[in-house]
Amino acid sequence: MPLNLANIPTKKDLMDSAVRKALKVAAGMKKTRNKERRVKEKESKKAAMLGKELSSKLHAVSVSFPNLEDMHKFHLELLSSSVDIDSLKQALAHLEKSSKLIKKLMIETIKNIHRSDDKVKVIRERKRFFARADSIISKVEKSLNIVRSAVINGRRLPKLKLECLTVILAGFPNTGKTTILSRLTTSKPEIASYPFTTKGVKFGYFSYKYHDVQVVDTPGLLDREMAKRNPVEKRAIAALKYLGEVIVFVVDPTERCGYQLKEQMSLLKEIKKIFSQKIIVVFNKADIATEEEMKKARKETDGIVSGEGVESELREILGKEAIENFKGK
Ligand SMILES: Nc1nc2c(ncn2[C@@H]2O[C@H](COP(=O)(O)OP(=O)(O)OP(=O)(O)O)[C@@H](O)[C@H]2O)c(=O)[nH]1
Ligand SMILES: [Mg+2]
Repeated sequence: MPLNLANIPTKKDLMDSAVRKALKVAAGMKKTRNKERRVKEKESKKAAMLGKELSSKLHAVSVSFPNLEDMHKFHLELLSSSVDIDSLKQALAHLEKSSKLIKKLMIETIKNIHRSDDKVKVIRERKRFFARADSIISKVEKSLNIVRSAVINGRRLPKLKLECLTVILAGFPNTGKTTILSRLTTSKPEIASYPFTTKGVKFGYFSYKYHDVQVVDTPGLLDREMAKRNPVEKRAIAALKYLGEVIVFVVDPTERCGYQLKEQMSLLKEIKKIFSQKIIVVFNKADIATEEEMKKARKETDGIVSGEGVESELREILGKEAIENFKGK
């Protein structure tokens, strides 16, 4: 989603600025001879300014968050790992309802002011509206906080192109994922934040038949067994289900990465179970792998060869598979 998210005011900001504006508008009024009329006008102007200010600001907050129904599943799932989506929906609805309520009370107050002929009553009516508005604003504080925290988390969502053909890199640490990212992509890799990994995600692009293919390196995410994950991490990983059409599983047949082929195969099996994207295995480090090691790896699974100096058809295959598996978003 385009994260064009506004700053969310605090309860105090809202009330202070609205009261200030209300008093200022009344102070700036021209003096009239008819004292009674002047009081009425003054008090109704104060009520109108306060009411408009508060209701428009609450409305602005309630629509400041991108429509949750329209949000891409990848972002929605990621957001839900740090934000309770139902509470967020309720908070947004509460703000909109409060905005309307203040407007309604403002209209009633102005009517009552104009109906009244007693100066004391007029002032009392206006003060009562200020007090009620203050109490409504006090009650929205929790909702404002919920939206604010969602906005902060929303800003941290990775800015990946979700409409782009996308390939995700997976595999144990040191198998060569980042090296493959640099080999594949023509653009300088960028880094986007990703919840629960300080390393973020790295991504770059290459062109295939007039399409941009986005390649995403996911350090710390798809490089360990899921049993070792906490529930929050699991959710952040689950979001990847909605990203892209192909997962490249990088295998190091030389085992120089520090993980045995057997372990690498068991992670592959797990990834196959979790994700529905097309999975392509790449045997990396082919330049240093022995024939024996390659043969052993091939016995376990089919795959494509990649390695230093082995500029294989990897781009071609990944581009083709990405197009074939594109489901449209
Ligand atoms: N000989 C050879 N070495 C490679 C190849 N690919 C990667 N390496 C080396 O393997 C080591 C790990 O590569 P990285 O690309 O950092 O591996 P990674 O999977 O991104 O590792 P993490 O980010 O820790 O998960 C580095 O020293 C690379 O130079 C290859 O095809 N051939
Ligand atoms: Mg890496």
